[in-house]
Amino acid sequence: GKVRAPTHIISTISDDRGEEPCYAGVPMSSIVEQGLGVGDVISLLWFKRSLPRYCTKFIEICIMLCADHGPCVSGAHNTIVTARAGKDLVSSLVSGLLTIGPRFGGAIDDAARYFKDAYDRGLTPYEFVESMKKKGIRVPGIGHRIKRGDNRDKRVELLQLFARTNFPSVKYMEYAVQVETYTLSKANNLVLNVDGAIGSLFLDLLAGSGMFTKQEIDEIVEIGYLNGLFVLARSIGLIG
Ligand code: Q5B
Repeated sequence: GKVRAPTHIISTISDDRGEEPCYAGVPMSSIVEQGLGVGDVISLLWFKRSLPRYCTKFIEICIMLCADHGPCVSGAHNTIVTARAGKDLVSSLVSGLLTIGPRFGGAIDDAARYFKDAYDRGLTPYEFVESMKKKGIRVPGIGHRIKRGDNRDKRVELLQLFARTNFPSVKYMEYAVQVETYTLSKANNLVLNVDGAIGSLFLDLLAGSGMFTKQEIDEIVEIGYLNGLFVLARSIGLIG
């Protein structure tokens, strides 16, 4: 039969040389037969391992909760304008995706980086927030355009509830909540937002699941995979 042309690129996450594609060594048929979901596929393709069910369920909840947030946010606005200008699906999608960044949806990696660094160095929330202020950096994962101390983000509450019920430890998330308590004492819009909740809880997932070495956790936080969760999730809404 026909063989594929030789490639100069080797993938360490998937392999289609056999009868069926394998994701991190797991054949597609086994993924389907075991009734695994998109969270399990992400764990195989992004993290190259099978994670416990509570972790893959958490990933799925993040994706469901971030799939859309109405037409007023930057991404949806751009996508709608592009589609109304008669452009095709891919152009409309990417015009929205390109707005994801440090102020909109793309603060998950930085939230994880800064919360991890501050917690691991034993900084109090006051020391952390004030040191960020001195450097002129907004605390990633804190602040929202419409959510307030007296109008909390339901998505954040749902993620926190799931993690408090299912995760072995939520020390990074509890630290982020202490940071929020301090920032809310400064201004009512400085709530822990969905990016900050996902960033801090992903730190808890990485540290508490026992599936990652310390070096792997540092590498994941350093490289920055986690904004991918928002990009993937919001693509669902933008395509819709
Ligand atoms: N101030 C989110 O700003 C927003 C501060 C702060 C210290 C902070 C802002 C911010 C960090 C990045 C972040 C993810 C731009 C947000 C998301 C997904 C979404 C979106 C949706 C969805 C909101 C007023 C005063 C100023 C600022 C100070 C603000 N944030 N200080 N640390 N973090 N956060 N992004 O309301 O003295 O007047 O100069 O950059 O986490 O994107 O739903 O919309 O699902 O689609 O426009 O949820 O917080 O406030 O910029 O007018 O600031 O507060 O320095 O102080 P706002 P601004 P001053 S979740």
